[in-house]
Amino acid sequence: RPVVPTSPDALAAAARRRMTRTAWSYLAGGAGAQRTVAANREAFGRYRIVPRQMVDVGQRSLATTMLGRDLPAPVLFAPVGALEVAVQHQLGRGGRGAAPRNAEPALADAARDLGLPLVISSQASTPMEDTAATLGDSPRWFQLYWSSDDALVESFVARAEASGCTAIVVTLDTHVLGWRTMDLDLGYLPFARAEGIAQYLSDPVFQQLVEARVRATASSDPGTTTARPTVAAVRSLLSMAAHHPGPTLRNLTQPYARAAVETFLDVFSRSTLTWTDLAWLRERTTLPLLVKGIQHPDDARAALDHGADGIIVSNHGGRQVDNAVAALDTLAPVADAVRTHAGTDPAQPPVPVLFDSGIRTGADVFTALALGADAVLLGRPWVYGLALAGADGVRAVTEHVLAELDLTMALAGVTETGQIGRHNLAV
Ligand code: FMN
Repeated sequence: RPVVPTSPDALAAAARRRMTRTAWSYLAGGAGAQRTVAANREAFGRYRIVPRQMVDVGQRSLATTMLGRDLPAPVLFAPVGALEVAVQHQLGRGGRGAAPRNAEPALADAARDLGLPLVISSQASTPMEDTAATLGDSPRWFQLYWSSDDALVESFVARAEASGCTAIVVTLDTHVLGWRTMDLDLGYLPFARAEGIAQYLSDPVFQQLVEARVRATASSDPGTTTARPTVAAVRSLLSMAAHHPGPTLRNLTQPYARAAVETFLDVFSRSTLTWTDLAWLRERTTLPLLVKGIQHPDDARAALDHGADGIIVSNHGGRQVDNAVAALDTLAPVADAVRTHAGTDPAQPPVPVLFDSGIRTGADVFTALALGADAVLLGRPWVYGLALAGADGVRAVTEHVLAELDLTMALAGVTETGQIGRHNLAV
């Protein structure tokens, strides 16, 4: 049997067998009673593709153009934070995991080989500069969690530009973390681990914030050392703390490590943002700005009015609001709103609409394109592939999805992804 199954359920099951319970909970888990995780999948069953016959589909192409760049297929790698945590393998009888140190480089290897854009997470387990070096010329975007610290936002954006990112994706749906019951029940806080905040630990502005906190603690507790360890030392301190049972802040006794996690929790997000704030971010970069987490046509219109260059319809894989509407059910109304938006200049290239949350197969990609997406982000499936077989696993999962997309197009009488539309679905 192949190491990386083609069936999406078998793929998830195989990955689950390789992971610790905490890793699986973090990766597969969603908010609350997991209803939206399920709804995201069920929604695909309500839209049916109509096969067509006797169309010459001998020459087909998945190629597309996104923000002025040619891509081999309308598929990107969704940003996944704390990746080292997410792919933690089961080791030994005790079930205690050891995070492989090569998750992000393996992902970047696969993305480069496939030529598909990698959306680098704010919460990546590896500094973006290292990922950029692995990617070579391959496309990459940067996903921003909008920190409460302006200087940190500016620093992340500047690093992303210097790392060759060609778009900024600002995730709007996670200004507070959802009620993630599977993580909560394990007493598990992925962000209290070095792997969860490596992107921050490598940031000069973040380091200054941590040092200020260490100094403030030291002045109230003269016994505290102010010496700043290297980033590597902080990573290993946090890692050690995190490998204790119940890896939470409680375990972090070292001043710098504790200050790093506390600082992260302080500055991670801001819940006071409104649409007018988008102008501030817009002024910070000349790169295209996409907003991720849009689920309502009015939000899509507001985003465009306030400077967004693209929309990502997503409910974060059902990780934020339980009982939220399935992401796929919001796609067509949002795509229609974007295309008919009053401010859209017909002389300009069309505003891209991307979709994620529930894509598992090539037929799913076809359905999302039919409902108005220009491209999709692949999320959990590539992480399952990574857990099973590293870069080969990411490649295999992605190739399976692309192969099925190509065959679905052939059997639906379509030769280019741009031809796919609602006429390909049963009403
Ligand atoms: N979205 C972000 O914008 N930034 C992140 O750092 C991030 N981390 C994630 C970590 C995990 C383990 C998972 C499963 C998702 C994460 N997401 C993050 C959301 C994904 O980018 C994407 O929206 C979601 O996975 C789509 O759902 P699906 O994987 O079920 O298709």
